[in-house]
Amino acid sequence: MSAHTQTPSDEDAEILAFATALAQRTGELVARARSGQALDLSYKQGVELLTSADLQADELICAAIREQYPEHAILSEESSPDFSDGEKLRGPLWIIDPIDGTVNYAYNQHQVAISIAFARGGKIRVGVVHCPFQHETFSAARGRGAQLNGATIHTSDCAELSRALVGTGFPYNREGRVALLERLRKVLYACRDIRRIGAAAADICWVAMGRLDAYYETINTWDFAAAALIAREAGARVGHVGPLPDGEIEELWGRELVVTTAGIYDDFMELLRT
Ligand code: LIP
Repeated sequence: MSAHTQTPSDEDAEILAFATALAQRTGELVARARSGQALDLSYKQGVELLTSADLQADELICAAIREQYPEHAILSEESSPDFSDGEKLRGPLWIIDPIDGTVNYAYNQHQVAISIAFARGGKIRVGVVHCPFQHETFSAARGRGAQLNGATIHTSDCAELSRALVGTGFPYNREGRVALLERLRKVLYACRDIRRIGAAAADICWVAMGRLDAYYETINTWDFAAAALIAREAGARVGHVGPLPDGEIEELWGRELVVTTAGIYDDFMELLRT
């Protein structure tokens, strides 16, 4: 069926299958790279860790997309992080984080995710987050619910802040962390506890299936695009502490992102805004 006769849901279903297989294939590469040769490590802007596996995974994903969907644009953390082309951001767009949780990956930890999202018209249509060391694949197509390894998932029913387990994270830039301490103090005082998992895509998918009740952080589009769709489809609410700047696309905007169960969203937003 040509792309011109496909309904949105037909295209979504085809892309979901393609992205799921690609994320899992990339997970095999990432796992082999860590168990095989020593990883080459370098730093972006002197602070952000990058491994040779990040680049290999990025190359695999982008080459597969270019072959299958040559007319689509790609926004990828490692090879095409350019946000300047508004037309590109509103067309058929793939949003890739080849390894989310790079520091965890380099430290031989398991909280690592391959995140692949597809958007059209500034709306995320398909999201896949594959965690190779936990053998977990989270996925969603817009309007069709969210799954973990094919089984439907839903957020917890947490409706009280004092019972909320909250995920968060901190920027590589150490100066940027100080400004977050007061907010962290308020969350620790008002909520059950926090968890610092180190991979936003996993944090957000954990909200989608009840391992966490809330998450907040400022992160890049590629860190959350797929997981935020999965969370919304699992019944979570997704928003931002601050206003959306003019001209920005809400579903691609990661500044002060908030993802929570429906029951605590308003109270959690008030906590972060005061
Ligand atoms: C990471 C995020 C995490 C954040 C880290 C880092 P990366 O992404 O997933 O939530 O706290 O600082 O940004 O760099 O591993 O792709």
